[in-house]
Amino acid sequence: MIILKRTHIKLAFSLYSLCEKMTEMISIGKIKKNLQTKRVGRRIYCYKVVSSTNNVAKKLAEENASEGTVVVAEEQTSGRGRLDRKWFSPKGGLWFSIILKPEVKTVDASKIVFAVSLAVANTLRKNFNLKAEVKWPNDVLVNGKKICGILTESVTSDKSLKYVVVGVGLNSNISVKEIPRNLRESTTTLKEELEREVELESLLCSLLFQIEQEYTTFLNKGFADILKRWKRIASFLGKRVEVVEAGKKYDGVAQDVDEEGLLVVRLTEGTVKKFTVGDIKVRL
Ligand code: BT5
Repeated sequence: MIILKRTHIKLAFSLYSLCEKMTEMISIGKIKKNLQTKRVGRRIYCYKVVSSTNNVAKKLAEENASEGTVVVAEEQTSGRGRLDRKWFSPKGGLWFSIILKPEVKTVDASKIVFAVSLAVANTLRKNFNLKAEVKWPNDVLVNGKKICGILTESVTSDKSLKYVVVGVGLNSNISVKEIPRNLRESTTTLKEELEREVELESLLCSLLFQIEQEYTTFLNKGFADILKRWKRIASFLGKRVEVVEAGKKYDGVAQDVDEEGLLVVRLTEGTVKKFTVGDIKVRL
């Protein structure tokens, strides 16, 4: 006969609450088995459907969740990009957010997106031999098409940084046919590129491992090391681009991304302009 003590029941309950609603496609057991990180993903919440993993992560951070807590969902009903743009997030994708609490100045928190996009691109290169590239400020591309977008949101209190939520959306086991028509030309997925499906759990573990490595480099060595390696896989540099900033279009050549993470463009009329936000399109 098994006698369950109060402590056993408490433990079982807390383990269950870690996965909250049980997921169908993503197995928490497989994640726990494969995870090689020290902190990132050691506490992980898996959901079938949420509005946005960034929203759930922010709520957890407000409840004092520890650094490295991860929220992953099989589907998002209100996935977001920058400026509240819609992020299409059907089943089959990898949609997750990480709570980070870096001891850096608030202005430097925006540089974390470079560490994360570098980590995602390198994971796709290493795991699948894809020629993944980064595009300023927050995209990962394969064959010139967007496969992943990253949304970092910083929360401050009394001007000092409280936490950062980094949301990663990677189009994985989705076919382009499932993506809205207007996005199909500029979008790709792992399923399209590899002509097969991938195991989401081991992919998530590889991504979390690589993200933890680059985040640690960012904290210990600073932004310069990240930026140097990021630029090596940024094929838009040196190309003719169109930049859209606050609804206004600019034409020029993408010259550099500077030590603050700003995009430097030599405009067609000859002047040089630095952009803090915006979207770039490479002109053929
Ligand atoms: C991004 O914004 O690229 C950041 C996307 C971050 C998504 C993750 S998923 C987990 C976490 N939870 C969230 O709610 N968000 C994060 P931005 O650079 O603003 O690009 C948004 C634009 O990308 C849209 O306006 C569309 O044009 C396009 N888009 C939307 N869904 C897409 C998809 N699945 N694949 C490729 N492009 C997409």
